[in-house]
Amino acid sequence: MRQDIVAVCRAIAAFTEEPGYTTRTFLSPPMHDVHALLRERMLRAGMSVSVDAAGNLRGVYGGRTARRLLIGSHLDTVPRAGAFDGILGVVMGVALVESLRGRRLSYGIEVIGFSEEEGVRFGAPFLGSRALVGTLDDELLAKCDGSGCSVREAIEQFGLDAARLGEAVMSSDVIGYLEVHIEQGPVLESLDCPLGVVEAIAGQSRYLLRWEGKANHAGTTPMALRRDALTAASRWVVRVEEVARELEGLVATVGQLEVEPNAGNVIPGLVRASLDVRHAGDAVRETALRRILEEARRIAGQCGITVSWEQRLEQRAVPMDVRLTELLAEAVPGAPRLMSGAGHDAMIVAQRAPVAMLFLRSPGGISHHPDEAVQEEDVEAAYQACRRFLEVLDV
Ligand code: HGY
Ligand code: MN
Ligand code: MN
Repeated sequence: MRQDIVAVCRAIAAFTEEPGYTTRTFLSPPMHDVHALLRERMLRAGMSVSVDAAGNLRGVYGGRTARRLLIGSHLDTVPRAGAFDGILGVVMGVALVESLRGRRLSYGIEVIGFSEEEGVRFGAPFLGSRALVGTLDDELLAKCDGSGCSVREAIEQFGLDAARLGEAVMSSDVIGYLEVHIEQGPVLESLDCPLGVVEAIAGQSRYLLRWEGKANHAGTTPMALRRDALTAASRWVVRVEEVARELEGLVATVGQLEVEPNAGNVIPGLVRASLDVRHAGDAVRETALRRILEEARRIAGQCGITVSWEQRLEQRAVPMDVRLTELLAEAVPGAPRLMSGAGHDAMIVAQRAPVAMLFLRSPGGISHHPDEAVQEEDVEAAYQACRRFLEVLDV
């Protein structure tokens, strides 16, 4: 597998909801194709394979004891994604098991392809890894996508039984979780390093804001009599950027903007806007979030608009497990340590097991974009580092 890790990732990228792009959200039909391709390779590597009630693909390779190392990442993507975000970590896991060629370590390995990490379809991220740690609760199962389909219904439509979610919870003898992931940023490239060891993952706050004005005729309504939801929301979007620029290390993004009724000759009456705020320090992120929401309230008042919001995610920053990370660092001599601005399933798995992450250089620092890439030699370096890591753990 190792010589074609990149090729397998690119083959999986072709399984999409959107021809010509890589778009694969929670348990959409192309996920069956992803499972079929990986199942065949997992079986060939000597693994038992199943899909749990949350749609996580689970490949288990036995060891000499019941102890188990988890290696995984996510198989879903953002819209018009690249080929490596998430998928690389799963394909790498299968390649590492294949490299054992039937040799049994003192521990088993479970490779997990999480069904959903990005939060695109239902606005709630980490559905797959939440099932692994037992927190995919009824409230989350009741969340609906744009078509009114709930998480629970999506599970049933995929051919799974939500009543069996309890069986998806990870076993108690897990010794740790390793996630191999592209950095998705410019740091390793700027240091000219192929690999990096993650120290912590930034916390993130995700909200959906609702700006409500009054739709009206674009030709007959004088400017002074308008309650234009889009101009109010737009003033706020600029302030989001200004507040973020004032705080070192803070990032804030309005990535989604839905306008209703979205017609050129109608004053926008309603705008839904997403908000994504992240920082390594929880106190800084929370302060920035408060300021940004206060700005929304102030601008809405000035414009005669009402604004409300719902929290989509409040995720504290998560440090990697010190001991497991030191063992990983031993396997990657000289690799820099870095913070992850992107969220990862490791944030969730950390609730129940020690976690460590290995980053690969992102050429151009590009991700969540079709130009996302990896360098073959960096994938080989990561593969060799992970093989050394498996040996270090084999005591
Ligand atoms: O958005 C993120 O942080 C990650 O790519 N899910
Ligand atoms: Mn992502
Ligand atoms: Mn990812």
